Formats: sequence, C-alpha cells, structure tokens
Amino acid sequence: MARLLYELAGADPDRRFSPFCWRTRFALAHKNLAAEGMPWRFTEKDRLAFSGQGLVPVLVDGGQTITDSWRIAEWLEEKHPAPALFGANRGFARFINTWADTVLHPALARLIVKDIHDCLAPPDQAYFRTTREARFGATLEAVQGAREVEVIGFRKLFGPVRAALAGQPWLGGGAPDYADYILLGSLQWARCTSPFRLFTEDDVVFAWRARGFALFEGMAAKAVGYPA
Ligand SMILES: N[C@@H](CCC(=O)N[C@@H](CS)C(=O)NCC(=O)O)C(=O)O
Repeated sequence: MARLLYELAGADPDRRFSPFCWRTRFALAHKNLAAEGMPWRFTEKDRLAFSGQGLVPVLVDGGQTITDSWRIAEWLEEKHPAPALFGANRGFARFINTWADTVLHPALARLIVKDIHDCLAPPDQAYFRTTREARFGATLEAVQGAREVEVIGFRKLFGPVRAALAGQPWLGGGAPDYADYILLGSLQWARCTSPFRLFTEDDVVFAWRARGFALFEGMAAKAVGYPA
C-alpha cells in the first residue's frame, strides 16, 4: 500500500511550503522511506476529514493515519528504528520542536507573511488574510513592512544555534538528526515562499542551512522556492 503524505501547497501545487510538512519530509528521507505527496490547500478541510482534524502533515501509512509532525516522527522512529532520528536525547529534539513552534515561527512569520499570501491560490488567500490579520491585529502588509528592522532580532534568536554549531557540524553532533530537520523545516518554509534574505553569508547558520538543504540529493534545495 502506497505511503501518502498530505502537504500544504500554494497556487502552484508543487510549491510545498509548510514547515511541519518539511519536518516529516526530512524524517522520511532520513529513514530512506518514500511517500507520495498529496498537495492540500488551507480551504480543503473536507479532504482531511478522514484524519479527524484539519491540519497537515497527515501521513497515511500501512492503513494507519497519523497526524501532527511530532507524532509522525515518533511513529516513524518506532516502526523504522534505523537509522535513528532522535539520537541519544529525544528531549533535546522535543525542546527544539517547542522552541521552533512558540518562539521562532511567530518571529519568522512576521518577515514573510505577505509573501506567503502571494503564493496561495485565491480561495486560500482570502482565508489566510482573514485568519492571520486577526492573529496579528494588523494587515499583512503592515506586519511584513517592518521586516528590515525585525530581521535583526530574528537573527539574534539563533544565538544558541550558532553556539552549538561552533563545536559541531550539526545540532545532532557529527550527523544531522531530527533537531536539525525541525529548524531546517522552518527555514525551508521561508525559502519556499519568500525571496527575503534571512541570514548574512558569513553566518554559521547560513552555511549549516546550505548543508541541510543539500542533504538527500538536494531534496530541499531543489524544491520549488527561492535561492536561500
Ligand atoms: N503541531 C502541528 C501543527 C500543524 C499545522 O499547524 N499545520 C499548518 C500548515 S503549516 C496547517 O495545516 N494549517 C491549517 C490552517 O491554518 O487552517 C504539527 O506539528 O504538525
């Protein structure tokens, strides 16, 4: 039975830009597992009804349906233990997961939110504008309009990541693991939707991101998006 991954798509069905779906894409690639990508749009909630909720990623594997990127990662680790996705310390990856969701994404979204909107199909544009403007309490244009200033604070958030990468090539140590994939997924969200430059080329995060996007035969680098 084919393994299916429901992934958020833009107006171009090949523009797969969800940070959470990219976590799952990296996890599948790490374990050398193929999955057919099923493009899904924000306003197609009915197509996810079978999963009992309305968010992607949704993985359908061997007759089972698994939702939520963290649960999918744990499920893949249990079903396909080698190569290990979490390394010795699953708690560290859990911390990075929560930090990305609660600190990094709110800051990153402000830098790219209008660009995301512009990538979407028209029905999704209306949904996205209404829900996100209510969340931010401002127009998409006003939020993104401050990005040349806000990117400075965004870069500072990566201080602990820089400190870790000063002593090792990956957050996972000598090889990438799920902690790397979580943050690479966040940065791939930006690369797929926005031409805005997040990092300067002399930043260790810039080099780590390039290495990460080159993994698995350039899986992330080759995806529809902008030069990182
Ligand atoms: N905690 C979930 C979050 C999933 C999530 O928020 N997915 C977004 C796509 S980036 C979504 O489906 N949003 C639908 C919507 O906003 O209606 C995970 O890690 O998978």
